[in-house]
Parts: sequence; structure tokens; C-alpha cells
Amino acid sequence: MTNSQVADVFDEIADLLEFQNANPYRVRAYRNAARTIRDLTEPVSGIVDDPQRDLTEIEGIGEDLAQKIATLCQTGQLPQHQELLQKVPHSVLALMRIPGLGPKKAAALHRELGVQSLDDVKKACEEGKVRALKGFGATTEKTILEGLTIASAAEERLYWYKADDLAQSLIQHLRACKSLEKIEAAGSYRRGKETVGDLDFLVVSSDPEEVMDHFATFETVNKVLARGDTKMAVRVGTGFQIDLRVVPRESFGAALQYFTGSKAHNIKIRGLAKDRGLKINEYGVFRVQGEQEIQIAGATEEEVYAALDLPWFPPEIREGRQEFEWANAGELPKLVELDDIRGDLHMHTTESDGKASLEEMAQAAIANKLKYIAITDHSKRVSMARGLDEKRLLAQWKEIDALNERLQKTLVVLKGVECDILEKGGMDIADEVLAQADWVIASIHYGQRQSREQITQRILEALENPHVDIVAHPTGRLINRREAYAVDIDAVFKAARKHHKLLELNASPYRLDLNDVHCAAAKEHGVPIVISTDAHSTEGLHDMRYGVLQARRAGLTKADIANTRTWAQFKKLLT
Ligand code: DGT
Ligand code: CA
Ligand code: CA
Ligand code: ZN
Repeated sequence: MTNSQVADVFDEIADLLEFQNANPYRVRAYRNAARTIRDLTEPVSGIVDDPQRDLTEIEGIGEDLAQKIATLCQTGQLPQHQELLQKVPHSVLALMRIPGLGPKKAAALHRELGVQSLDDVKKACEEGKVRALKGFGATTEKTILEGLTIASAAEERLYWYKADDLAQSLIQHLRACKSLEKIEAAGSYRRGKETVGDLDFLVVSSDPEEVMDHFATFETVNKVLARGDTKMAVRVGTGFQIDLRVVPRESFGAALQYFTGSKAHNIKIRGLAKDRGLKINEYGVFRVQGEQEIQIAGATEEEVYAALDLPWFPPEIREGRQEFEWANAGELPKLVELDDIRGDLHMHTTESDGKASLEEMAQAAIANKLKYIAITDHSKRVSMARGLDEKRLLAQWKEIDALNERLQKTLVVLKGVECDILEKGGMDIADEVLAQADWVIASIHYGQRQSREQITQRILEALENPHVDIVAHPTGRLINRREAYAVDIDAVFKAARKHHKLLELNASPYRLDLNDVHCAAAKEHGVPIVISTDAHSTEGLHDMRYGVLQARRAGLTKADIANTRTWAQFKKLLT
């Protein structure tokens, strides 16, 4: 089991306990353990397997949790988890994901109305049963109805990073098959979509039965949904589906192209083939001559596309948007890569809600080959995260001056702040202090339910502030959890352009904000994007790859991303 899978089990135990109104300390112990394991730099299974080592050496992991982690790694299951699931089925947990509902109310719905799933909740709302419950009312019922869409999407679609974790362990698992010649993941996962509905694998093998038998033994498989001669589907963990197809060697490229999609991209491809009197499907590209079909391509994706006089498209841009126009003009963008990134301009330290100190973040940045970073702890409005007031900020910046001197340019550390845009408008930190910062991020964390006019106005005002450099996570969405707030994003692009400001693509896999479509629109408006991790730990700096993937889906190149520049070049963008 990977760290993320172990962490998921602990998180679910915490959910189950919370649902049962268990002691909050117990709930928190599991939540903290989940976070600790997720942030660990080495696999816990490695520690379990090493007789010289003990899990209790990890901070925050006691004897009891250590035992549970060992059981999970060795058997793929935890009896306590299974017992809890007997009492509260997994489908009921989805109730807790309805924005604005929470464990207590979710449990009440389950207890009082006997609802077992999101569908049941919808029905109960529509029948007016929810508003009649004690402590609910018509407003809550409306909030629940509005939140159902996002809650059901969250049930069905995995964050890309989790799909990646699963995909990589499955690939490793299947590589043990002697007969396996090739394996590749297709579908939305390969296209780097922010959430993935199911995983689609393609393999070439001289012995399909061996591969499929082995597939069934993948650690978290709990049900084989279908199995044919060359096709198999399984369910893993709490319901996620993985499809596997064994394809002929001479069709591998055609199958990869077909099953990578997207559907919109493939529809255009089929049209283009037809125009040339060709036929294309998952087996290859064929010239039709009377009764006969002669295969002219199929082994590789390159030859499939070449048969249609097309270049090979990076999977991230296969969405049926602009890619064919670009190809026609011979101007397929050279997409930005992780190695192009030189700076990371949004991160937190222990001064606010980060887990690593200033020094530790700087050392981790150097280890990650970054050349410049900005330290951007929260401002005082975010009291829950111990946001900094003017005095503490100035003290931190003094420390940064000293740090820069010690580092002697191996890394440039900018004196920054993630300054809240207040609910009533205006910045949370006094202008004369912002004026002393190297880098000011403006963010909305409060008043997210305000009207479109109010929120847009707050952001536009922030962009007009001469000390502000950038707006972070500009739409405030949390993938699978919370919709974007109402904002006139076009007006934001125009103002950013006018005042020479930047916009963030927040690389956290839970945010990815701006999204792909917005990033492409920002480019149209001539607004440079900065991809930043918003790291809250040294591990968090690795999230950069998710941001880069999203930027690639927007068709962005190195030149479109401001933090690919050298420090000397980047410096010129600062206000
Ligand atoms: P997902 O799983 O919902 O995140 O999205 P995809 O894109 O992975 O969709 P999926 O798993 O249903 O199918 C994988 C790919 O197979 C899809 O992107 C394109 C291709 N495909 C599936 N069904 C059709 C179809 O009816 N027509 C065409 N042209 N392609 C299809
Ligand atoms: Ca899929
Ligand atoms: Ca599929
Ligand atoms: Zn932040």
C-alpha cells in the first residue's frame, strides 16, 4: 500500500467516527496520522518491511497507530475499518461531502430519514422532508440541494494525484508479469485532467490470461466487474473502476490514441480520416478498397496521426478545443515542462499554518533546484492560521534579510505575504508595510458567498493597489468540495493586464486555480501566469508538477509562465 492509500483509510476512519459522534480527540488523532503519512518522504511500507526500523520513530505515530499501519501494509485491510463500515456504509459517508452539511447534520439525516445515499437525500429534499426536520429548515434544504452536484461528482471522480498514485502502483504490479511487453495508461488520466472518472490501461502481452489473472491480484481490487478474452474491469478500494485491455502489438498506437480521447478530439479525428477516404478505429488506420480494408498505421500513435497528416499531439491538449487549428497552422505549442520552472512564489512557514520553518523551506527549495522563492504567510485576518500582523511581518522580513545573506545567492528569498482581501474591500495589511515587501499576494478567504459584483469589486480594487503583485487562486474553487465564487473573471483579466499584474495558477491538486480554460483565457488577455505550490510543508513543493500539468492542458508554453524566467528577468516584473 502506498502512503496515500494508508492515509485514505485513516481519513475514512476519522469520517466514520465523526459520523458516529465519537470523541473529537480520537477523530483528530486519525486525521493527524493521515496527514503525517501523506506528507512522509519515504514509503511507510518500507519502514514496515525493515526489521531495523520502527514506525514509532515517525513523529506523531504511537504504538497503536504503528500496529494499524503494519496491518494495513501487510494485509491491505484494517479490521477496525471494516467493522465501522458495517455500521455506516460507505455511500452514507458521501452525505458529509455536501458543502454546508457536516458530520452532525449528515448523521441526523441518516438517522431521522433513513437516507443511505445522495440520491435518497435529493428525493427527501424534493419531498420537503428535510426542511421539516428539527434544526434544518428551508434554507438548509436549499443549500443541500445546491451542494448535491458537487458531492456526487466527488463520489465518482478521483483527484488526478490519487489516480496517479493508483496508476503508478498498478503499473509496478503488472510489470511482474513475464508476458507483459508494453503497458500504458490512457483516458483522462493520461490527458492530465484534474479529476479522473476511471483508469483505462492498455497492454501488449503474449499471454493475456496471465496479465488478467495478475491484474485481479492487485492489492486493493475488491471486485472483478467483467472479464472477457482481452478486456477486464475491476473495482478497487471504495468503488473506483480500472479498465484493462490487451491489444495486438500492431494496434497498440491506434488503441492508445482511441482510448486516450478525449471524445471531442476523437470525433474530429474520425471526420478528418473520412475526408481522406480512410477509416480509423482502435485497431488502426485503414484504406478501404472495395471489400478490402488495408491497415496503413496502428503500431504507434505517431504513425496514426501521420497517416492523417497530423503531428503527434501531447495528450494534455487533446480536448477538441484549439489543437487542430494549431496543427493546421503548423504551430503546435511547445508546452511548458516541470524542468522549466525556476521559482515558487507562494508558500507558508510555521509563522502561520505551515509545518516547516523559513530555513527548512529554503533548504527544500534549493534541494528542488529552485533559484528563487517567496515566503508568503497569511495575514492577520486569517486568525485560524495565526496570520501575521504588521509587526510580526516586519520581524519575519528581517529574518529573511539575514537568511539571504547566509545563502549568498544560491537561492533568492523574497519577503512576501499572502494578504487577505477583506470582506468589506481593502487589504488586510497597511500600505506602508506592503510597500516594504518584495512580493505581495492578494487572496480572498472570507466573504466567498458575496454577490458577483462585490467579489469582483474586491479583486479589482486589489489589482489597483500599487503594492499588489498577484492574485492567488483567483476563483476560490476547491475541486470536488466547493464551487468557484461568483466573479467576473473577464474583468479580472482586463484589470490585471491594465495594471501589469500577474495571476496565479495554484498548483495544489485540490485547487488548480486558475483552471485550464481560464489559463488559456489569461494568455489571450496577455496576462502572465505564475505557477505556485502554496506549499504548507517541504513536501508541498513537489505539487509544482500538478500545476505544470494544468498549464499544459491550457496549451501554455515556457514563455507564458512568468516563473520560468531567470531571477534577473523575473525581477523586472515586480511592482
Ligand atoms: P473519465 O474516465 O470520465 O475521466 O474520462 P475518459 O476521457 O477517460 O473517458 P472514458 O474512460 O469513458 O473513455 C476513455 C476514452 O475512450 C475517451 O476519452 C475516448 C474513448 N472513448 C470512449 N467511448 C467513446 C466513444 O463512444 N466514442 C469515441 N470516439 N471515443 C470513445
Ligand atoms: Ca477514464
Ligand atoms: Ca473507462
Ligand atoms: Zn497560501
